Amino acid sequence: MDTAEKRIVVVANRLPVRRVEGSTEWETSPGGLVSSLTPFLQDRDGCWVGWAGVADEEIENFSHDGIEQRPVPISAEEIEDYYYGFCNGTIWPLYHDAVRTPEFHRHWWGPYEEVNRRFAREAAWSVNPDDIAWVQDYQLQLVPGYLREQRPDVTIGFYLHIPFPPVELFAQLPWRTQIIEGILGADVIAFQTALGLANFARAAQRFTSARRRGKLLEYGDRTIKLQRAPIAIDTAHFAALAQSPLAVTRAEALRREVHDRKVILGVDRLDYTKGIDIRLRAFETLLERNPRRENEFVFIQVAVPSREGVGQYTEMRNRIEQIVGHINGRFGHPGHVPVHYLYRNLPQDELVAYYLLADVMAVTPLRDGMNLVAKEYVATRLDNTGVLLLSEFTGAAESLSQALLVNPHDVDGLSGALAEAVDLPGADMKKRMVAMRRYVKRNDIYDWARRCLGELRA
Ligand code: GDG
Repeated sequence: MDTAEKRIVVVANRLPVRRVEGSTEWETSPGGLVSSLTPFLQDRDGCWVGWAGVADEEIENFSHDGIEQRPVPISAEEIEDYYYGFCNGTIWPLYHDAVRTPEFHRHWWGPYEEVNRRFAREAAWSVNPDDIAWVQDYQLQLVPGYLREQRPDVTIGFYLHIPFPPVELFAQLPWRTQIIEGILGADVIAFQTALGLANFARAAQRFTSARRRGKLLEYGDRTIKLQRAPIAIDTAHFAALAQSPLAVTRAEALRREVHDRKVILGVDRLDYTKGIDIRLRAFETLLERNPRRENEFVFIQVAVPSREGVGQYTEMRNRIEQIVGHINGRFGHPGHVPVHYLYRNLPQDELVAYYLLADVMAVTPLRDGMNLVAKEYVATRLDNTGVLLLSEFTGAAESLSQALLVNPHDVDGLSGALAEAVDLPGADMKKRMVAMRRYVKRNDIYDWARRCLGELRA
């Protein structure tokens, strides 16, 4: 078979579709990953293996938008133990530098193995000899290994969307060897950053017999490729939205509503890794240090509801809302509220209107695999204005080095960087934005998908 003709089977925790509310119909989930892979799957008759988002339901295979969907059932109990438990209570905090204490529970590990086995079984049925199975992310780290046991005839890829932690932290995981062995089932293992790749290679050498040779790992009688492939966005799509009458008019209206004050914007899933609380403290310090300029600045935080009902997320939300109230109580007065806090998911053109409104985009996660918001902001700034304040601990910082880079743990440093950002001279702002815009144009999501799949076909 010509390698260019290989079918691609994506294996991900979620299918690229979701139920239309109140109906039995399906709609495509928004997001760059889905739109970038769709052409590859449609053209080559590939399919997608994943959970449909509804617990305790057996759903027959179906086709949507030219792609075959192969649902993997997950029970409500497994959602608790596998998804909220092991994925988001153990792996998520551990892989984000343990910014919250990871919990290790044996009763979560079993369901994680079990669900991974089920995904691997479905994937094994879905692939033809010589196909490519491309496994996504931290929920499915055991799938490459299980799949290889059943289907050594297919090429297996694994892509990790979140960071891989330093070996000193990873070593805490009671199931560290099983996880590494699972990932090593792949032929190509890809990471967002050079750091993630290096951390994984160290862990693989520490906990298995794998040996690194440049970008390769020798493991038993196999050679595994390691790839750095920073994920990107659909740059042209965001540039087009930035010119759409809807977004432009909305941005103008918002600008009037904030009375032409300088806008600092944060857009994040409400997650403790995103550093929203420290960012707000830094804004408070900016106001404190500039008593005569208090009225010049507005901070808008869009916080998208996420993993609601999980203790640490509820705690974080309460803490953020308390800080917002504290700052507004301290510095607000009739006609001026310093912090606008939007706890909701905005339609995408409205989100872009906020990007257009923002003089400063504050992206300050404590740790983040990539951070697409940073890239989206840059992609929408067609007139080369605007300042990106970016945490050094995001994957994006490896590529967007012309941003104002900050240590997100340092409230004083962050506040100083905010002060610098709001007054950054136009020429400096433009030089930085031009360079970053060039980067996001040259490296978009289609380019990313081609690079990843190219390595799998090679
Ligand atoms: C994980 C990794 C990695 C946000 N608010 C709204 C909205 N969004 C969209 C953004 C962006 C996406 O959500 C968020 O992506 P991020 O990359 O910033 O963060 P995570 O959700 O944590 O993603 C991350 C990513 O996977 C991909 O590999 O970069 O490191 O943690 O696209 O636009 N979209 C709409 N309304 C909102 O209010 N429509």
